[in-house]
Amino acid sequence: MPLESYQIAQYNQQHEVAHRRKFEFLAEELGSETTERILGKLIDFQIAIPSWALGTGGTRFGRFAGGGEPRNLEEKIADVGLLHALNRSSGAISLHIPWDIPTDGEAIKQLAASYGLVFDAMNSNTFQDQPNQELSYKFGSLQHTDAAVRTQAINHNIDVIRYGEALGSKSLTVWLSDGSSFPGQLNFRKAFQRTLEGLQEIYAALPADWKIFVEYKAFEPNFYSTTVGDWGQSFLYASKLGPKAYTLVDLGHHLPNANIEQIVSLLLMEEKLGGFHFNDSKYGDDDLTAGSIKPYQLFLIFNELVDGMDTRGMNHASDLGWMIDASHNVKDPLEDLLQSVEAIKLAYAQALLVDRLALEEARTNNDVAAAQELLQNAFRTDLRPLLAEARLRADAALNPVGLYRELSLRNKLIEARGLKAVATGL
Ligand code: PSV
Ligand code: MN
Ligand code: MN
Repeated sequence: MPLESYQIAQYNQQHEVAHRRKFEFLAEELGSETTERILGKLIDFQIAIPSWALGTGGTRFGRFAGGGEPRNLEEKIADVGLLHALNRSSGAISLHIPWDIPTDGEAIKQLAASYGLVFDAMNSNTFQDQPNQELSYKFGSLQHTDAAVRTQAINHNIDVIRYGEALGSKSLTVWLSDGSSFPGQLNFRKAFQRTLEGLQEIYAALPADWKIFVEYKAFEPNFYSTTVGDWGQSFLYASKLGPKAYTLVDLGHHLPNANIEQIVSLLLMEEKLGGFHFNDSKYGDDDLTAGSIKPYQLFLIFNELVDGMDTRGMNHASDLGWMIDASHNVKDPLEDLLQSVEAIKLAYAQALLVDRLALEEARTNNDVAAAQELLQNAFRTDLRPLLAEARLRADAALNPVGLYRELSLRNKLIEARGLKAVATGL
């Protein structure tokens, strides 16, 4: 690990006076009960880092690697360990198979544990053909007209569950690129039925304490129809599958201007919301840093999450899968991920600040302006000192990106791995 705990302590000492001034001012404004309540929740809240986001992803036009990228699963785990040491909020990793095969599950599990990491949802991949793969997914996987292709895809998903079991993961995320590119190509109903049957077989292979997340996406790589194209279709699959099946919301997978917070609210009401892939977008599935384009939307989503989860007595930290799904083209992936985690936690903290009783009262009285004020006041309160205080109390860095830069950690990774080291997978 290129970062020692004494370096975090030293850095925090240097910045503590300035931090205290800001934090105490804020704590006085909020009152100690609110301050401590939010701090406790922030310390508990962990966001999983995807194993495929630790290197530069690039676009179909090119990839500009930054150097020192993790060359194997062990180094990816080390990178997540580094993030977690810096912010104490990235205590989980989500693996994509076969990009990151844990050949020796027990050893990988122990390695992760040595950094304080656990394994969040496992991700299967039937959207690419792998070398040595017998049958092609060119025309889909679970929806395919050829039963042999469907069986191959089902078996792959079951293999992924088995890898996950060895790691202590408790969920499988299935994202299918299945769909069609031109009108007439696909019988929608038959494609749905075949997909459902495949998912049923995968569902049957789930261990008793596992969940399956059905991720939807409006378009890409298919540009006419997607067989799990929106939350309605995902909800339909999840409902037909049974109590272990849930919908996964990737923020970048909607048609433009979709009201994601409303989707989240209804999925929670129906007890079918499984988890998230956080990212941000302006146009499509842009996979940008969470909160970088539409921070108010992120806050509104958390506003529904806090409200819906509290209504159901759910545990914020453990009852949903909180994961990032991002890609980095021009920024250092580790800095980008630190920024995403910070933005997600900020939106969460602001949502925790909303006066729910007053909001309900404003709604009952049809006082639209008051309802809007309540939300916007919470959103416009600068809670960054609260996030910093939560980190301080958890022995993380007051400013993770600041410390990462001060210690030139990317250069240390380049020294250890080489300038040409490019992440595998993606
Ligand atoms: C598809 O766009 C997706 O969001 C799915 O979650 C995949 O697993 C991931 O991206 C792969 O990058
Ligand atoms: Mn995703
Ligand atoms: Mn995506």
